[in-house]
Amino acid sequence: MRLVLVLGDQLSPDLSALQKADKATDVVVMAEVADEANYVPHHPKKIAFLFAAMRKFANQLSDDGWTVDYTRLGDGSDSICGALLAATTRHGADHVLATEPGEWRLIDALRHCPVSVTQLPDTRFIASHAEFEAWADGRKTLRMEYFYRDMRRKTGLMMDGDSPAGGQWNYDAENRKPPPGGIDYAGPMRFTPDDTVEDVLTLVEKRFGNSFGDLRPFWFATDRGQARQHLAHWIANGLPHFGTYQDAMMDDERFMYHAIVGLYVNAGLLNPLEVCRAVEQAWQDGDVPINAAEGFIRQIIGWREYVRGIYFREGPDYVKNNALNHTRNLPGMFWGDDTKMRCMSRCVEQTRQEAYAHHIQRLMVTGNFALLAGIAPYQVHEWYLRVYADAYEWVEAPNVIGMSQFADGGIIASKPYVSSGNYIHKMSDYCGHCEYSVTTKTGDGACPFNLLYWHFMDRHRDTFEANPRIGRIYGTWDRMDDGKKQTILNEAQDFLDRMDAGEKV
Ligand code: FAD
Ligand code: DLZ
Ligand code: SF4
Repeated sequence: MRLVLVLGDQLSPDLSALQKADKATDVVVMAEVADEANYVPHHPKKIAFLFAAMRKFANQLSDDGWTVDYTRLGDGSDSICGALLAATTRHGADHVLATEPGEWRLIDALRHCPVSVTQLPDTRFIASHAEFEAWADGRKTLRMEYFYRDMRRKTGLMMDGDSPAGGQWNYDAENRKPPPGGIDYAGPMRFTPDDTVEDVLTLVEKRFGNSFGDLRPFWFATDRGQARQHLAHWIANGLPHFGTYQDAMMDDERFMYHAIVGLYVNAGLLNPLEVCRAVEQAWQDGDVPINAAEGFIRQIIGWREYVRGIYFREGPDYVKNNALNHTRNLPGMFWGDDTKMRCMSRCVEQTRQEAYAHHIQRLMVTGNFALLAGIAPYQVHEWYLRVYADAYEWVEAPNVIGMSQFADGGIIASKPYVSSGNYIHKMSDYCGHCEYSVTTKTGDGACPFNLLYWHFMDRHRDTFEANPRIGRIYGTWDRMDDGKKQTILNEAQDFLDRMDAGEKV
């Protein structure tokens, strides 16, 4: 007989390993293990979410007639392979069926596990590895937009025959509005912890209570039914404005109109296509504008599939890339140390409390700051992998190493995502609450993003001068008089020195 491994982010009834297995004779193995909880010290909310969702999924499988061997944290082995070995002995099994994990580390561990493991493709994704390779091979640049169009054709989502519905593939130009005065969406659906969740919260509090991140209040959905309720609630109330304000940030609105579905889709509680079809339906019913529906579907069948393709194409060493040779240590403000920068303190605070920040907060506030300050990309990568409830290496690493830190030298991003304070000022209302002044370029109260932007551009001139998307900025730099340039560089360096020394900056 065989064992069927189901990992914490594989909580889908249509998982390839379950599809291939025989309910009558095979045994499903699920295990809470210290190695997975500790390979980075995850946010306690993330661990609690996964353990609760794992326990509920195991119960569902049992109700569906599967035999499930579930071990709780501390009751069994510390590793996935160890759990498989122990279960092999318990059940007299000689083989394991698994669905390929989303991380090289675990793929490798399964390959080297002393029990024989077949790793099946993860068919919950739209593009297989072979399809992504076929698309990528021979291309000079791997830009997402063309891949996305192939995924639209493949899925038929928002298609009118061979043409995109509405006549355009991409409505992003309509999706960059600055924040409105207020928003009329109360945010994601919140679920009161039931007994299963409470048990897990007690365990996590005891075992992981000292890690960065607030465990309570805990409100995530932890099973498929709840996740579907949450999705329906968002489609009815958040999606209509999702596109328009997708890039906007507000000091007192953590979620804006975002879907908060990444954690549910990545763990397997929701299927990516099911989510897209529901969004397409809302558009077909005339309930949401085309820019909202297309904008969302592009994130899922475009970006999400694309970054996974890059992760597996680039291999296990991708995370070690450091094209810009950045070596600074991650400063304390990423762990909540006091900072005068309102944008940073608000994004880190909500990350600590919710294990969530939306895309532009990740890219243009914390990511932008880390890149401008020259922080070692591996440290940035570990931070993102730890702190977000939706973070698994296959999706986090390309976003951080590639898109945000330009550490892969431009495989994903055609330019570095850096900006002065001006972008944050335009797209948020943080600056109005800040001790720094976004309009001040040097001297007392100058916004650090203004100083660090030029420091970054100046120190990487050789790399970016010829870049067609950002190279022209050197014209502006060169037109400044030498004294002003020197002042900017000195003040930026002084800021970095004070930050490194642990001063509140
Ligand atoms: P929405 O804004 O409502 O978007 C809908 C969905 O689209 C998301 O749930 C997600 O599934 C998908 N999506 C959107 N953008 C991307 C993207 N760039 N890559 C992959 N999927 C995308 N996403 C993760 O799922 N896990 C991560 O660890 C992660 N790390 C990131 C790190 C950085 C530096 C950046 C810039 C982005 C990262 N993203 C990550 C992408 C994106 O920020 C999150 O998917 C999104 O914020 C999740 O919140 P949401 O569900 O409210 O998303
Ligand atoms: C993230 C995570 C955590 C915290 N704990 C477990 C666990 O105890 N058992 C398990 O099967 N999976 C866990 N996971 C998810 C894995 O880390 C994930 O499957 C890999 O990182 C591959 O994406
Ligand atoms: Fe951030 Fe600068 Fe605005 Fe302050 S002034 S919130 S540091 S961009």
